[in-house]
This record gives sequence, structure tokens and C-alpha cells, in this order.
Amino acid sequence: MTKHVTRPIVHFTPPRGWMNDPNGLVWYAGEYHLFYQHNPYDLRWGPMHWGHAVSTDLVCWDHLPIALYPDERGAIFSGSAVVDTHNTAGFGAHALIAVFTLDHPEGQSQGLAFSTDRGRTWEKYAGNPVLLPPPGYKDFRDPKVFWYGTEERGHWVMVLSGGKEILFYTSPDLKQWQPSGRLAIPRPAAAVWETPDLMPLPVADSEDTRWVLTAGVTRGAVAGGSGQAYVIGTFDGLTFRPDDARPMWADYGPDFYAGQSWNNTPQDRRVWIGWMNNWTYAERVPATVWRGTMSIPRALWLERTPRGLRLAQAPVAEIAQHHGTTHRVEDTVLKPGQVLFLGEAPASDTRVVLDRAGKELGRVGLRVRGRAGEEAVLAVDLGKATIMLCRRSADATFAGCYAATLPLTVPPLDVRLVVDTTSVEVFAAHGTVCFTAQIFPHDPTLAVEIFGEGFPVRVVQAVFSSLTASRENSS
Ligand code: DQQ
Repeated sequence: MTKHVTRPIVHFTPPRGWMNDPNGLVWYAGEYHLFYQHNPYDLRWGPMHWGHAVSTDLVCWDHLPIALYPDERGAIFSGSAVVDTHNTAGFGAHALIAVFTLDHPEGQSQGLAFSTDRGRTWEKYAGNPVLLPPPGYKDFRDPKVFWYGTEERGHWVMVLSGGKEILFYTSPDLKQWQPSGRLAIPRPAAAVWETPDLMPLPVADSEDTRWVLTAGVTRGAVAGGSGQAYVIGTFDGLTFRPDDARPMWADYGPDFYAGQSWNNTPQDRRVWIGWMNNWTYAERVPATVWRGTMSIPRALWLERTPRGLRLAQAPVAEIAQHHGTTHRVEDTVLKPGQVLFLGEAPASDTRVVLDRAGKELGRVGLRVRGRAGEEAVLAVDLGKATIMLCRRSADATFAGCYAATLPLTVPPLDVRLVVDTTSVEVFAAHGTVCFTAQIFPHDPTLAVEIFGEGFPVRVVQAVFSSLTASRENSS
């Protein structure tokens, strides 16, 4: 018997069929475009198409017809999209151009498609493929393309996966590409890199900007299976040089993969989104009509910490427009064993600031509780500055504990928790430690509460807001 699955309220899901990686993220003429790896015929991965949706606020999405279908050159694997403001490619000024991998039994190559009607219809470039792999490269996929330089003077940059390496190319017109660098980042045994992205990010409380290279690793990630890594460094328009080649984890939970950021966003705001899943079990996640959910879109920046620079993330500010009932608690001391109920809803956004209540540092946690006893528990040891998310489930596939060390001096500690019917996303310590995990409660009404252990803890502030349904996601 197939279990009923409730659609998330503020997270993107496809109308039907299978979805994996986000693709072609670009803002144009007031709309955020979200394309995605899509098999419309099945609830499993298969012949890859690009599904398509648009949004004006990154939370409410309107589904559009499938943008790209497989053809004789191959299935349409992951890639990106740009606005060709100055018509460098010759498809028209301000054309939207998608750059994607053509996956064919004979090999992987890169192709183009363009749209001159705000992304409503797409035409594949007759000269595809535009880029073939160097000899010996079987993995050659997931091109992230962006414009480097000033609006008048610059070039296109492509960063893509070469399996064990990240490869860099440049182009004047998106059609002719020259290799400009390659980088081997240490990776778990037998894993390959996928879906890289490269972006400048501001350092909080400074005028500084650093470049960050992100990529997914297919196996052996911090929470097991696939996961999302990053390195910080410099980029000269040709190639990226890491400060320290050892990758760090963008998310310590099991369910954030193939993260990609939007091109061309107003005010250069950097926002990314990930596929909220793990290749270890993605095809076994409970499903009826559709399978696959995106993370909440997240703003990105860098934080200086005693352990060095760290990637920081927060749900996009637009999520606040979807706050419903709000419950606020100010300055309360939580005794050991005490539970502070904050609220109950299928979807919620909780912000908490915790501090010491005396000399001794207690343990404190946030519990997400389903009505049939399911739990996801975030536990923080303020003394050891460690944090752990545990999800319990009747199905061992979706159960486990995931841990991290907080890079900032705590307390005080800030935690943000976004819950949405089948998922929990945690943003702790100024967003420097994130956890994303799917959960599968029988009843999607989920309570959020704070509990203390060991010694008293001060809840400086706790604000719980239910999240209200968006137009299409709730249908
Ligand atoms: N998914 C795509 C590939 C990519 C992988 C195929 C990552 O392009 O490398 O669906 O999840």
C-alpha cells in the first residue's frame, strides 16, 4: 500500500514525476527561474528533461511546461542559464541561454538552448554540442556559466565537473570555449565531484569579498552518501585557487545536494537552493504523485570565525511574508528537564537565541515532534560547542544522528529552524552550521519545543511563526 504523502507548504516540489538537481537558475525581468532535473514519466530517475517553474518571491512557484526534452544528442543533464545582455551568442540581446550537459552513451558534452520570450519557449542550438571533453574524461558535466568582468568588458566563465577535478573554461560567445584551469580537490574515496558553482561572496561586517567554489560529492559526505562541500579562495577570471584545498561542508545533514546559485539577481544578492535529498535513498523516499523536494532558497555570505572564514546561510528574507501565527517568548530561564512549547503547525519558522543562565553551561535542544511520536531533535552542548541533529523514523533508512562543532564562541547561540511537513532545516551560529534532513511523520502537524538538560539555560528570545501555504505548492 502506498503511504499518503503531504506536499510541503513552502518548499518546491514538481507537479508529478521525479525531480533531482536544480538547474538553470537565473533571475530575469522580475522572475526567478527554477529548472530542474526531471523524469515526467516515473517516480524514479530516468530520461532527464528540464522541468520549469517561475517565482517572484522564491517561495510561491508557478509551474511552466517542460523546457528541454532529451534528443538524439543525449538526455539533458544539469547546467545553468544566463542572460546574454549584449547578444554575444547571436540569439538576440537579452536572450536567456541555457548551458547543459548532453548525456549520451558515447560520452558527455555541453550544449546550448535559448529563449527570447522570457523563458516560455526554448530552442536548442543547431550547432550543439559546443564543448567536448578533453581526452580521457568520462565525467564531464554540470556546467555553471556566468559573466566575469564589467558589463561592457568581460567574458563567460564555465566551471564544470571533470569527475575527480573541477574544470574551468572561458568563452567570448558561449559557443567557443578555451580551457583555463583545472583543480583537484581532495575527495572521499571513489567519489566524484558534481554540480560545481563559483561565486564571489561578501564577508560580514567588512568591505571584503572572497570567491567560493561549491560542489557536490557523490559519496562519503559528512552525513553519509552524497553531500555538499565548499572551498574559499581567489579567482582571477581564468582559474580558482583555494586558500586551503581541504573542503568544508556546506551542510552537515544528509539531505542537501547539487546546490546552485541564481545568476543575475538584483543587487547581486547571492541565493542558492539544493535538492533536499541523498542519492543513497532518493529513489526510496515515500512518494505517490511526485518524488523530490528542493530546500528553502538560502541567502549566502561569509562569516569570520575563530576557526577562519566560513560559508553562512539563512532562509531568504521573503519567507517572512509567509509567516502566519506568531508566538514569542522573551527572557526565560529553562530548568533542567523543563520543556517550553513554542507552537504546532505543518510548517513553521522558529528563531531562538540561547545564553548561559549561571556559571555552568547546560545542554539545550529544539525538538520537532509529530503526533505519532516521531521526532527530530537538535541538541546543543553549550560547554563543548557541539551540535547534533537526530531524526528518528520507523524506517532505519531515514534515521540517524549528524554532528558538527560550532566554529563561533558560544554562548550566546542563535538557531533558526525551518520545518515543513517532511523536512527540517537548521541554521545555527550565524548560519555557519546548517543541517538539512527529511522526515516522514504520519501526520504532518509538527510541534516545536525547547528543552534543557544538565544546568539551567537562558532563552533570550524564541519566536515561532507558522508558515502559510503558497499558491501552487499547496495544491
Ligand atoms: N545529476 C545529474 C547530473 C549530475 C547529477 C543527472 C547530480 O548532471 O551530475 O540527473 O545529482
